Amino acid sequence: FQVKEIKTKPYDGQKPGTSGLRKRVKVFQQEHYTENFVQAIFDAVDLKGKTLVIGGDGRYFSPETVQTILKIGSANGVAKFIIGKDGILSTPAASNIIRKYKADGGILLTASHNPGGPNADFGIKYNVSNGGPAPEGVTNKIFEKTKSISSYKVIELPPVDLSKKGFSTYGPSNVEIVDSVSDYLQLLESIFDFPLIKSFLQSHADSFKVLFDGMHGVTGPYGRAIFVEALGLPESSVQNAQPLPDFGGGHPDPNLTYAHELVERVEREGIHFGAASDGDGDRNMIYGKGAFVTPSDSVAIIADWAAEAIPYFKKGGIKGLARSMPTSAQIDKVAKKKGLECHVVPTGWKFFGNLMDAGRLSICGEESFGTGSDHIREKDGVWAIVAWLNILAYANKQSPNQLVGIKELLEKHYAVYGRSFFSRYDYEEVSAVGAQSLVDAINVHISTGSLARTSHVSKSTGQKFTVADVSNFDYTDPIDGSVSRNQGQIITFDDGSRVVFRLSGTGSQGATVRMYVERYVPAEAGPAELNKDTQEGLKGLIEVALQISNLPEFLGRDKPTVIT
Ligand code: VG1
Ligand code: CO
Repeated sequence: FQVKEIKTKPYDGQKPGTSGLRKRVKVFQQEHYTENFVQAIFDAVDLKGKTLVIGGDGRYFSPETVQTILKIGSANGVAKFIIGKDGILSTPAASNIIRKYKADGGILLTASHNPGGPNADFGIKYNVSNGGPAPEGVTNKIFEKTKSISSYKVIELPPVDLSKKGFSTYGPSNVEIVDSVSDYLQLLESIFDFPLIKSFLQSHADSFKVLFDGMHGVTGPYGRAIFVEALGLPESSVQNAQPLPDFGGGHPDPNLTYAHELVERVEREGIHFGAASDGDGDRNMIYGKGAFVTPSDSVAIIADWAAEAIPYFKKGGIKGLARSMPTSAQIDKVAKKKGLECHVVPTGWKFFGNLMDAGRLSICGEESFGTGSDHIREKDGVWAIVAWLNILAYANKQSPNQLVGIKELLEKHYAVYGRSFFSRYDYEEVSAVGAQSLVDAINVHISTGSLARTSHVSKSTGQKFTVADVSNFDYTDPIDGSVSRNQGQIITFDDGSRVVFRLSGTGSQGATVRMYVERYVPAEAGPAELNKDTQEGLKGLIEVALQISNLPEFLGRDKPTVIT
């Protein structure tokens, strides 16, 4: 087979962000742009004679890119490609396949929850042999290679038909097209108590309704296989279940703003358990009638019940817990009570992998609707949804005379652990200069100590907050000692409340500033305080955060784009 060498020039800005390289489709469509990045992966990671998994959320420009990877990968000596049928694999399913078939790595074609289509976003992410996103050492190396690339290698052959399962070849390489759902379903069945969930749902067919929303992302077929086929729910319990290259024109991000179709149907039809996941299937939202579960609470509640209710953890035990730094400390309370170690890592799932591989972490989460465990090395939306169903089925078995729904479970949790009120304000596509000035101003406070011990009063609630500390979050990986600096700026107050500022690393245009606010209310405060609406519970703190940081002036925005 003839390997052709094609001349090219480096492009600026091919630096992978929080989760791979994400840009507008139009950017990837520039001559040699995608090819350069793919070749840079092969230059940075030696995959000669190795097995590579390819799959993604099926967004626009994916089929072409799968063929590009075949051409370049084959020319670079890949021995075998395992590809999801039609080029589709949810991010968690891809992680599972890398692990299960002992592949050496994977290329995931996704921009996650970012919109898709010819005028929207595309993304390429490299995962390593543990099934997780490449650590910074690897992504930095890929970036270095993109800066000096002068040619890439291809083997030009007719495209592989991705729609047929089974074995074939591409030049010197073997190709296997796999069903994108079946391995994943098997995995979940080995983790959760499906018979218990099924019998609970069947015996409560009228009193406990379920709705899963695939948001036209990749999880529709997974949702149908699990909720309709395996758990016996009616077809109407799954919506937007057909993956579309442009997600039906929507924004496939499961939060109260973008998953409004789910929210509306849940409220209108009085559905007890609603859930959605994002474009590539690694995020989730749990939302029942009148009860929204913040992702920070979700992971804490799963961690609290897992060893009792979920067979996988009943058997293997819980080795440790973790969260990303901006995520609320609700899970820390659970860890403390149960005597488990609890790690705090920078934003991005890649930071959990080493702890899992070292056997020190079982359950973890991020405030950005990411929840997961060491069953794979990515966050897993459908896993989290089934975990909740498993826990609810179990809780109802313990309480046969009174239905336990999402709301009851939350209230019970707060009554034991207290509650960390948490919210995130996103200011999307602001000027990069404004965002940098905001960061710089807080850095001045950090270096001069100018905010320390200052008090700030909220005009509307009269609450007073005194600054205890202002710092930058740096992280040293406890397993390999690698250091990641400047992962967010934290302002802590005397009462334990805090505000965090961070620049997003997943945007494809302009800068996005995230402000995270958190205030802890102990269990003793009683139900009236504990069960308040989130925005009400945080009102005073949010006002103070905006005042101290001068965020509205720096960004020229008086309102965030999205509140979660
Ligand atoms: C965001 C979230 C982060 C998440 C990342 C990837 O990153 O804040 O928690 O891990 O997206 O999620 P950033 O840098 O924009 O804040 V996904 O579902 O887009 O792979
Ligand atoms: Co995602």
